[in-house]
Amino acid sequence: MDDRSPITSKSDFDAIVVGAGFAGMFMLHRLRQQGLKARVFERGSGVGGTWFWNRYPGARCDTESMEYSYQFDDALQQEWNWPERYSAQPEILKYANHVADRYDLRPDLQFNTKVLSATFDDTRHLWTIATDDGKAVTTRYFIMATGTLSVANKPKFAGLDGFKGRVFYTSDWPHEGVDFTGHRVALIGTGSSGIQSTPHIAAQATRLTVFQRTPNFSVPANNRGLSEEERNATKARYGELRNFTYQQPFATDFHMNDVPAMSVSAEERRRVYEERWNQHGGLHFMAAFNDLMFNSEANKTVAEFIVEKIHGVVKDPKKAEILAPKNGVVGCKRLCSDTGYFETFNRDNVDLVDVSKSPIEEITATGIRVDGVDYPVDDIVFATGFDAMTGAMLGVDIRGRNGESLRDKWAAGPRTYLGLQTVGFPNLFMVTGPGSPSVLSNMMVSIDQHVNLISDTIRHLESAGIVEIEPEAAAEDAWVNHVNEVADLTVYPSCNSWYLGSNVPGKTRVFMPYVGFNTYVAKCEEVVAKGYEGFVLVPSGKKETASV
Ligand code: N01
Repeated sequence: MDDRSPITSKSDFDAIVVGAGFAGMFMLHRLRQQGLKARVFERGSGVGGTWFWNRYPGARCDTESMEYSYQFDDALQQEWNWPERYSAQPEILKYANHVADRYDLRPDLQFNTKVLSATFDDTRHLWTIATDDGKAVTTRYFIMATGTLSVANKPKFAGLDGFKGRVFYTSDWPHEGVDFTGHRVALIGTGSSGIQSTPHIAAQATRLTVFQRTPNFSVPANNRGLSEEERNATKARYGELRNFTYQQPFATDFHMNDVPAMSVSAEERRRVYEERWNQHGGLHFMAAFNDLMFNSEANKTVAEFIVEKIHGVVKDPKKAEILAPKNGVVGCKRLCSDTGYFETFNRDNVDLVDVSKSPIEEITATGIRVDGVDYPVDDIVFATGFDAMTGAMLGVDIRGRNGESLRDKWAAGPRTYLGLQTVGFPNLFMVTGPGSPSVLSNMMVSIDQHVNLISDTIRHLESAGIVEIEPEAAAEDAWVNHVNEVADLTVYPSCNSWYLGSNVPGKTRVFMPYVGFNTYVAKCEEVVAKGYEGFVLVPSGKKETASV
């Protein structure tokens, strides 16, 4: 219950938001601007979400900082000075804290509080939110701003409990940092987190042994400091840049070369790839041609190029062979962007163990056993990823109309309309939920679009006297099909990735994000223009509609 203001006659709060990352903070700001009484529950002790938890060495964003930032207030984007093209985790966390202070958000942020359950009351149109401090509050709107990569995937390795050394997860890194000096370290996992942390751990540890299950594609980030001149040039055209990114499929300016790869000669392809590799760097690489994510043949040309680069960098041919993906599809698993990752395997203190054919057998008291061979280590770093997109939603016991459990409803994969709402759970909104572009876009732009959409929707409900909103079943069914149809036009479904949930043992394999931010925005605008087409809106005083 809110102890700062009297309880309203209907509910303790107008809105409860879960998560004080970039989505939750902006959501709170918007709700307050509308005069609503809102509270944010956050399990961590501070703001920043993913940037609060993922403090591993080398953590940095692979979307350019001038774009990976809020756009709701021009004064904020004019006054903040990003130091690097791709800023590191401490700088991004500093920015999150700056925003919390600048907009005086903290009085409505409740830290160290985990939401356990949320239950909808059909008759009062209210949600009851129970937290791990033993309290419960009621609210009219319940908004999950829990992020897409916020629940760790922790594989159950035999023997882990008996390991006598130190164990770390990149997704929950000790705030005081970790000193690996004089230690033999094992790193398990070679996704973005493993690839970013490898060079840093190797530089400090006596020995680093990387256990790789699937070789990954990674391109040089070409990170660098930003000069004041560069920053000012971007600031001078911020409005134009933000408008442009809203019209892009990935909500970022990748400098797309709008030409199909197979329409040019092999020499021209190489020239463009070399230019992207050496000059642009980062995820811009995949915009070298416009069909790399749609045409397997085109994708193969870029895969061959990266494999050749890996063999060129890594001096030990055995290591190079293990590191180079075979028959891999670039971007199918999310492309990584690195600083000196492959070069790190040229260090004498770095080993590589291929666990693709013989998985990690056991973790012993003193190390890791693979195929009967013991690798003695002092520390193990798990960079094994996340229960992406649904993990945090299903971490809360959410019960909708007639007590229906969200966990049951989504057992065979998430079902949403626009990644915003799900049938049977009125007035529950998801920021960048499954079925929205989310992880296939610049998250800050997707957050901007979703938070504005949710707050505009709430404003409409308030002014029209609507007490409930939820999707029509037909609209949800059609949207789920559409998300998959669009994904099937791309190379995304052709491998095992966290986009499909296939990284988590037992999770149903369903493609979760929506491909195409710009088309998604147009769809949302159309839905709103047609009076929330595909949603059921229940006016005050009316009983439940049979159509829901
Ligand atoms: O996680 P991942 P991540 N035995 O799932 C391996 C974002 N992010 O934290 O591929 C052995 O990509 C697993 O192997 P496999 C970004 O969106 C962004 O690195 O499943 N290995 C894989 O190699 C990113 O994509 C940034 O065969 C096991 C690794 O663990 C997302 O977060 C930085 C295993 C997990 O890789 C997730 O990245 C960091 C097992 N039992 C993260 N289980 C930037 O902005 C799993 N693995 C730069």
